[in-house]
Amino acid sequence: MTARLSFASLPAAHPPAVDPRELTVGIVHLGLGAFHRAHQAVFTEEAARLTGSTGWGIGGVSQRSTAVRDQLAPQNGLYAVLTRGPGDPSIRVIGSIRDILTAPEDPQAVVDRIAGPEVAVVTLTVTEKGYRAAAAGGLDLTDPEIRADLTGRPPRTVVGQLAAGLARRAELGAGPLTIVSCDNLVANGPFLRRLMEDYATAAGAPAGLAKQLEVARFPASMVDRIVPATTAADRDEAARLLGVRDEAVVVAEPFLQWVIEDDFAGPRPDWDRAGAVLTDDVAPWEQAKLRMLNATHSMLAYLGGLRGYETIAQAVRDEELARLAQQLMTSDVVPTLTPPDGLDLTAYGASVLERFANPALKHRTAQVAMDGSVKLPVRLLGTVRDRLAANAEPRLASLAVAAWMVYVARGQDVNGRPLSLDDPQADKLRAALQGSGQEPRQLVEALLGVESVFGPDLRESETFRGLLTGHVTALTS
Ligand code: NAI
Ligand code: CS2
Repeated sequence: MTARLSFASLPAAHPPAVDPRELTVGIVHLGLGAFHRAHQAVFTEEAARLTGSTGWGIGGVSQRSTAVRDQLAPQNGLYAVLTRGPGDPSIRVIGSIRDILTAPEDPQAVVDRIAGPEVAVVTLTVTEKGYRAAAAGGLDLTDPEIRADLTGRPPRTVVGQLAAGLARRAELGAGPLTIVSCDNLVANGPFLRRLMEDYATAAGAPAGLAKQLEVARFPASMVDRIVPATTAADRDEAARLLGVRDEAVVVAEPFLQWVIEDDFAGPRPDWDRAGAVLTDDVAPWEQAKLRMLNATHSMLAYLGGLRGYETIAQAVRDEELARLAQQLMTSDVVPTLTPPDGLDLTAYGASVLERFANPALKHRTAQVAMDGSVKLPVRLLGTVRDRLAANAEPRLASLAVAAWMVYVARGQDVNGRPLSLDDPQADKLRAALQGSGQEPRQLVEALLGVESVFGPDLRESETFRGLLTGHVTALTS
């Protein structure tokens, strides 16, 4: 029986750069998923290694289950990042996660941890759907979980946890908090501040919460590293490389990037020492990344999934799909961008496709395809709107949207294999398609009518509807 990664069985060849037992918790992370462990936690450990600081240990919070806690707790919070790129994989044990809470089990403990005077920063990776935002913007106050938190129960939603934590900070006289969303959202910092303000208003604007919100900062950040869900084969590979089992190992490409708005309410980790970029304007970086990388990722996921490709790498090896992805970037996206100084968009586009082609990653089309109802507005519909406003036809962006429509409506690939609809609005999408008829025009009408995805403006656009109908016809004939 192979021993489990822990302090007692630390592989001599792979010690963590930092010993989490020497850290105090200065950061709370909500959403202890794969990406956090392969991105922010890596920057945080590297910053601690370079500076010797011990005050930025991470207090991780799992939001949905005890799975990650059960993986990490027996390992003293230690886990490895298995980097898969050209050549042999490399592995690094990370020691920046100091302890783990599980919100469903102990929501009050999460509130108390956020309220801790020693905590100065909260980071989040809770997926686009985790914010429970309304399609028209702001917090979805009809969301049953939000409404339940507003009754004063120990909070189960992320916004509810943050609000209760801030209110508790006010009671304790704790200093101002900096809350950094690391999710793929447009203007994720101001977006989250708006949700918090809506929640506070709905809660009757309690003085303590209002006061803490006044001094809190919500810097925007652009995050980038392709981190597929870990598989059993990844765990076996990690065990081979480490000589011990690591149930919490995460897999990632070599590339990583973090651009953060330099707007902190108080002290922050020296993330810049670890390679993060602090800037006063994240927007150009974020728009280039969401509209070039994430949009082509979604296009390849839907078109590739429909063609029966299991992985993004297989999809981008299909010459026609690679060409369409390239055209999406050059024809539709680039004209809408104001690139950040020094970013060559042509070279960036080429690097994106090269990263997608990494055969070692095995990033599943199904994983990228999930949550399309909340991803499309962020990645593709801004480009559609900007091109329509410029009296240009967003032909390739419309193709990506049409592929999503067929993926949702058909539910199977070219070989008849099922394509699961893993989406927070799955019921709403299915209801829209119920009895809509299978003609391309009917399918387009039905899904365009889902206002929480397309809003009223795109439903009324004859140009967009025409493009979608043409693409759906081609994709289903
Ligand atoms: P994951 O599935 O490993 O983790 C998702 C985390 O979000 C889990 O902790 C889960 O508990 C939480 N969560 C899910 N639904 C929630 C809800 N309704 N309310 C509250 N929490 C919820 O996914 P992963 O790979 O960590 O990605 C998470 C997010 O990180 C993505 O949605 C994206 O916004 C961002 N990201 C991911 C990248 C990747 O390649 N995986 C790269 C760049 C950004
Ligand atoms: C992907 C992203 O799953 C998805 O939707 O497009 O998680 C992507 O891997 C990251 O944004 C890359 O930084």
